[in-house]
Amino acid sequence: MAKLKAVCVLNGDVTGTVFFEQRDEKSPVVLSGEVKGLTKGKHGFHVHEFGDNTNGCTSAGAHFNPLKNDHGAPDATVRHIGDLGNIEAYSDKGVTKVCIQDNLISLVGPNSIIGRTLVVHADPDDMGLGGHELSKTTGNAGARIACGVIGLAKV
Ligand SMILES: [Cu+2]
Ligand SMILES: [Zn+2]
Repeated sequence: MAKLKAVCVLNGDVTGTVFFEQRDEKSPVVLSGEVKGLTKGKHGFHVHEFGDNTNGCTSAGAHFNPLKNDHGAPDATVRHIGDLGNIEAYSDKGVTKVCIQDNLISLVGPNSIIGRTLVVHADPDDMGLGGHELSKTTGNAGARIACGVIGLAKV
């Protein structure tokens, strides 16, 4: 399989562009890009199930979770495929760099994120450990402040 590349343009109160690159189907996916306008602090960052933004970020559904696991940290053994943890803004309303490598999401096959939605949240993802009733499903990351559909890009 040749190298694959995908892109997501985030729209909402917060904007941004995130690229996804994968050398081949067995390789990790490398995310790179920028998100603009976040408040200072950590913000939950997930792939949600549907590429449907007809009702804003809400219609993207829940976290992409084909194995019906509990929510968790990106490096946890039990997590949703879509659980990418947090991105962190070091100042208010600035530019936040996205630099993530993930071994579970893919751009091809059963774990493919193509046609699904990338969501940025208002609050930190507690990685399933916060003890809140939502910790095991969403990481209690709060409102969806930006989202965009992930689509194939030219390599
Ligand atoms: Cu989310
Ligand atoms: Zn999750």
